[in-house]
Amino acid sequence: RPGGRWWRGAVIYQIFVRSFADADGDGIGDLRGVRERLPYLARLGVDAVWLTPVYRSPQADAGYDVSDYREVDPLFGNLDELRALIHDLHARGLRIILDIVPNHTSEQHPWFRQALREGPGSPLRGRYWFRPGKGAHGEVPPNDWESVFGGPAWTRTTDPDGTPGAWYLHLFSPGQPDLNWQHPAVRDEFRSILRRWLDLGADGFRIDVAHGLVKEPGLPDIAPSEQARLLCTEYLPFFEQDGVHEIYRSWRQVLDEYPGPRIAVAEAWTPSVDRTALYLRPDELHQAFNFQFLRSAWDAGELRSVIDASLSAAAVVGATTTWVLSNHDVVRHTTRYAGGDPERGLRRARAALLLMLALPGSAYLYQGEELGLPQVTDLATLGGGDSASGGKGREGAREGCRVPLPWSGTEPPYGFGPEPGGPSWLPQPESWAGLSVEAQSGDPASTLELYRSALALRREHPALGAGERIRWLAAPDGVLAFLRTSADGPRRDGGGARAGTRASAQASARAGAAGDGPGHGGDGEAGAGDAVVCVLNTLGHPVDL
Ligand code: TEU
Repeated sequence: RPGGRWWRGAVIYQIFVRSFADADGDGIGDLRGVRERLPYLARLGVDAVWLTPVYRSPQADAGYDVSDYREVDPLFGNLDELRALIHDLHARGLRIILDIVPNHTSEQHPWFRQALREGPGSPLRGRYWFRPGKGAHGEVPPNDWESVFGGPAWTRTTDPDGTPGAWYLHLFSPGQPDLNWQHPAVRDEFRSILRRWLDLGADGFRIDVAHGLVKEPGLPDIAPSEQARLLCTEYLPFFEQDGVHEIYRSWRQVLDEYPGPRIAVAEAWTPSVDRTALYLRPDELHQAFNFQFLRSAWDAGELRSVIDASLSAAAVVGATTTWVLSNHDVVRHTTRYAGGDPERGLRRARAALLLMLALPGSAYLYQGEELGLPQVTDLATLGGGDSASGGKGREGAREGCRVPLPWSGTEPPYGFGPEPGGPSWLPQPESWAGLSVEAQSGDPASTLELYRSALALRREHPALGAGERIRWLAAPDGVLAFLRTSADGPRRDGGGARAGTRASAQASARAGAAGDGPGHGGDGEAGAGDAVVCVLNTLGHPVDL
């Protein structure tokens, strides 16, 4: 998909670098490992990869705690390796999205270390959220906010003279102090960091915790019991503040300085698809993750309503939506859908893939889902909460979706590292020998071959993936049936529906229905009348349609 609005129908493959492929044999995945596996990714048929953070980091949260945003962590390789990877991806016509972490730095970032060293009154403290504690001796945190990982969102510092000092805010682990985005130095620094990677050839960014950058002035209390209930579902004084949008408008200007186009996708956990669409306004970001499939049950009615809501919310601002079934933070969907029956989980996961690939918009795949990997739930096997996974509490369970990929062979690490019997940072279940790339390749019944052929089909049929809407067909309860036609594609004018109102979005939809023809953003030369009927049967038994 050269040029144009390539992201609109793109299939983007998430690489959790630490667990993808380990070329140097230290048990941890690395950039060279990714580069050596490019033939695999090309064969799979994806359009782009998104790499989780590879910047210098103490790895308190798998690299989401960055101490130097301009350098590659030696754990993963070096700058030349990244440059070579970008080059090789581009040579194959694949694009690369880097992960950017603007909500917080590592506590090891020079800004934070120096702010601590300089003590109270240091102007450097204005870049973070240092606040005096409450209580007679400042021993009570400044407010009652809780970290997403559990426990207070504040940690007390020690002054240079050794006495207890101010507290600092961290919405995630104590190793991840939140930045104060009201400070001009923070804004300037990140625009410069974006340019650094765009100059190196990055095609875009995934913006970590995109909804968290701005905090409500005064940092008001919320009852902690309320916070758990409201997290990701409603307004909170530290998520979804309107002020974040101004930041992304300024980032968009930086992206638009580069040919490409270069894009950004927001990781924003918002209460509704309408809130998500705000990030997609024409002068903001190109994409935002649509997490609706992570939240919905395996229920045809529910799926249909989240599909409708997602498509229309994005269309209102002239954007296309995205689809996500799994990522490195959530339970793998083969297990989510299993309800205790792994085979049922796998069947549903395979059906969900076909559904996702048949819908308008961009699909994000998470490494290993193409192998049908289940969540590893036996945390004892996993060594009980490695800090590199974000550690403790409920989030420790994230390790279960981060187990290194099985590539080949009968012995751990199943080709993840170079040596049979060599290390892997998390142990892989024995049953994974049968799920390896090698074991599944060429077996037409395998999940891997299903992914390969489904992705090929999507490329073959311009009616799939492109466009902005679907046409529902009559079907029994429990079954979804819809029609995709190439006429549903975006308008031929190439500008797409850059509309700010519902009325104009509808006008553009009418233009599509009137046969304005296939346009940009899909696979180009659509055979006139290309049409695909898509059916999802959730009943567990065949039905006549
Ligand atoms: O996750 C952000 C995040 O907010 C989710 O972890 C959380 O589950 C959500 O708010 C729903 O409650 C991102 C990264 O994906 C994750 O790996 C990092 O640990 C986190 O940011 C901190 O950087």
